[in-house]
Amino acid sequence: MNYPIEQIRADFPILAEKIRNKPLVYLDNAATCQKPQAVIDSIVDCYSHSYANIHRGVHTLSIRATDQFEAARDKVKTFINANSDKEIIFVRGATEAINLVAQTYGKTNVQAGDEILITAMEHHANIVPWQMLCEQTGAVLKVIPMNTQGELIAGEFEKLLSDKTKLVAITQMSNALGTINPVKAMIATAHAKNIPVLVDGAQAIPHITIDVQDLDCDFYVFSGHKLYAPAGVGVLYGKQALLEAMPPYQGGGDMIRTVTFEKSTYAGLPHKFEAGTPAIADVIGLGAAIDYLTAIGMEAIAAHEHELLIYATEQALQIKGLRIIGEAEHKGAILSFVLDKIHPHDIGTMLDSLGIAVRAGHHCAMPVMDFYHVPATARASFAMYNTKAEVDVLMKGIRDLIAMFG
Ligand code: C6P
Repeated sequence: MNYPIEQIRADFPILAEKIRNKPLVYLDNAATCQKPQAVIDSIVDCYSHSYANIHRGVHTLSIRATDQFEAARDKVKTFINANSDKEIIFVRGATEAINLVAQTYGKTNVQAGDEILITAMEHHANIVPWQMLCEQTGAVLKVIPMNTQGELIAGEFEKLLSDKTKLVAITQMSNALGTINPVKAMIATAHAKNIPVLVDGAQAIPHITIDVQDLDCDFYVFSGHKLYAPAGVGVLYGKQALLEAMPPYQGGGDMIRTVTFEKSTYAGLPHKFEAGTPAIADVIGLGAAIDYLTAIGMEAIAAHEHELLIYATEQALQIKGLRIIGEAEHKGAILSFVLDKIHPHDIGTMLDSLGIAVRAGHHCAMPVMDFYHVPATARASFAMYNTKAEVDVLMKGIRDLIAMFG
């Protein structure tokens, strides 16, 4: 079956926007992606017909909201093939999920002299929480190096694993480079030494079919807003036995079993980690996004995006003065680049004047910028609704820019 690109584009109302009198070419999907009407409708529907606080009321609206919220949890479970709903913890996003693991699993399992292993291409969200844990415990952060193509250097990971390693935390797909890391093999290697692995799936989740049981990861984190769902909701997946053994992250309503002034006892999974009123409508919106993606099919989406990346890369390679940052063999739909003599921020601003949205900056991956000795890059990131015609508009914009400044 042909990929239904016209239908998909029609499903995203914002794509009809004009920016500076030009049709919007939205290529900032790695930062956050746009929402289909089905997701927008689910939120309107929730607030119009089903909104109340969850897990608390006996009244009809509360029961309705609770049912829809828990149905979304079940959809996430199926989407990533978790074993149980108890393994799906709703959080604000990937950042909060990593902080949760650092401050609960980390605090109880990491001591002075222990090591936490990350990669050289991590987003700040998968660096800073571990640095904070290291400051608190006296543990040491170790980094798996990469080569100039933006691939982890073969053999270095194994060398860095030791008796001191208490956790490996790795991105499945780099937001700054697009590199897709061989996480399944890395997890198997770490497990052979009984070391648990957290996978940062923030970038991978909209592009790759995720099966947490097949990966055998111990934790998997992602944000809804990069998966066509609302911002403010994300997921921490954890293996049930690990989550059971972890202390709660935050205290408050909904995460307790009993409370007295002397002592509180905690609710079971997943509620133990969900203190306070969550983003109810947004979680329901995440469920709607998953329904939407599932109907189109992740494999079809991945194939379409791969084609766009190949097309964009071929064109970019022909532009004199353009240097691609991140040339891994296995890449997701991200094209990071710099231009001779033109600062990435100017690239971003000039492209915006043509209606093209790209991100320019360090992409919250400053160590990656340091590695390539660049202050920033311009980054075009593709989603299920982008087209080759949009790639053409981008490439023409870049060529015109070079002609103007060159
Ligand atoms: N990257 C980007 O433009 P949050 O902010 O919690 O939704 O996601 C954090 C995060 C974690 N890991 C990776 C690999 C990421 O790419 C991100 C977010 C965005 O690249 C915003 S900085």
